[in-house]
Amino acid sequence: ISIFRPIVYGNCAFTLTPEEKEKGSMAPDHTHRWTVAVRSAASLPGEVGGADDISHFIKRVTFKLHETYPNPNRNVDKPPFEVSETGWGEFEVQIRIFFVPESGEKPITFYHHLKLHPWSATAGPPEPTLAQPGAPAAPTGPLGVHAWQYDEVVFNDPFQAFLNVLMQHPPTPLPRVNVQAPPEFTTTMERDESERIDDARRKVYEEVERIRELIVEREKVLQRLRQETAQ
Ligand code: SLL
Repeated sequence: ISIFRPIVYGNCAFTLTPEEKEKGSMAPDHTHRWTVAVRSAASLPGEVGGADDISHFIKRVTFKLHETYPNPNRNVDKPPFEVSETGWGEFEVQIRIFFVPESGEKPITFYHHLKLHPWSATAGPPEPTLAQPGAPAAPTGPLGVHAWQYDEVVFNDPFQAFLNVLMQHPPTPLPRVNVQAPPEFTTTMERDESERIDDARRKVYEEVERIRELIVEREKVLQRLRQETAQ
């Protein structure tokens, strides 16, 4: 038998307000506060995931941060399985999930690109990708930036004792539509994205045409040179 548990992992990020910068003890080049987390997939009002306690099957989560952070290997042994920090840059977080010993399961590893900037280039100046230490950050807005990945942890033929534990903690069913999600995807964003794709398609088509003509030209030269060589 296979038992699966829906989880989400990822991060949320918010630009630091002037007040936070004022009273915080973070480095002056820090621009955002963020939280990277592993949670149950079912959402609580106003929160991504976290409706269920997942500690009956997860014993520890290690978050491996960028080496610019002090003690980059963070072990979290109880829920909430998350790390909050401030910083200026995006980087890849290694997330390792260790299961409770009675499961006999090996740890699993996920990689998450910590996101601080809105993904859309139209989200407002300055260009999000130009963020450098000390550079002004693109404001994330009151809802912040959310980058979450849904996944399912699958236990195949779990030990009887572990199966009992799993059965005692059924996951909260997911809503059919995620009513609580922040409005990350709006019709305007969808239309903008579609326009960007159309533009890109046009560019690719033009480029293909240009290269095709170039090939035809070069083929002619090649043929001429071959003839000359033969002669
Ligand atoms: C890179 N993406 O690969 C960058 C690394 C590192 C971000 C970004 C914390 C620094 C601090 C911070 O934001 N690190 O502790 O002041 O080069």
